[in-house]
Amino acid sequence: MRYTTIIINLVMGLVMVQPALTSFAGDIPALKPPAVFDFEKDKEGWDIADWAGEQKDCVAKSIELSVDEVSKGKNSLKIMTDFPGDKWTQAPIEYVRDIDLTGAKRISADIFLPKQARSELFQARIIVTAGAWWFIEMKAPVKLEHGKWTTVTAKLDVTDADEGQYWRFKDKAQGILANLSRVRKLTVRVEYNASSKNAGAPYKGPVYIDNIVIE
Ligand SMILES: [Ca+2]
Repeated sequence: MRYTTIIINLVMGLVMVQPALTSFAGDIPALKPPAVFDFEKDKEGWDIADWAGEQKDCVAKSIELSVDEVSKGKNSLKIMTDFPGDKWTQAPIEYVRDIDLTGAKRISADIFLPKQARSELFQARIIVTAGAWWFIEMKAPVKLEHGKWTTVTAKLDVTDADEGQYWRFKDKAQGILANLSRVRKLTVRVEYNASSKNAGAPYKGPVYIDNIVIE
């Protein structure tokens, strides 16, 4: 009986651990939600993209942990930015890893825009890169109000009928529903939706991101 119990416990242990690890071709197993990134000890794999320095519309300059503003725990990610206010610019952070989002309902991220960022043109969205590095973007950006935390939520439990309402993609084969199990990268992108005709005040300073949840 005792051995039986031990074996059952071992089997149960394996059953409990294994669903979190779906094998992919890469060295690191795919992440299987639920997952919470709250940036209490380090950046937990999130960073400014390698390509950001070469792309003129990208104004994210540096990233570090900070205690200035938090939505959960004691630390958040502080991204230093320099938005000119007279053209569309972005401050994206990325998490590059294979992820199996099968069965997940949503991804959300808390974003704090300081009160000095006095523009109505700040917004944010979540982007999923999947399959053969297809770019799948949340269709509707979420407006960021200065001086407070805003939660940006992307819906993952879409249907064949409504995925196009929530996500922008080239065609269904490169869409969110067909590629949920083959996600390569997640991006949280703060945008300043300005143009020369629709300009706002420049903003040079931090934005904070905390509590990124996949569930
Ligand atoms: Ca935190």
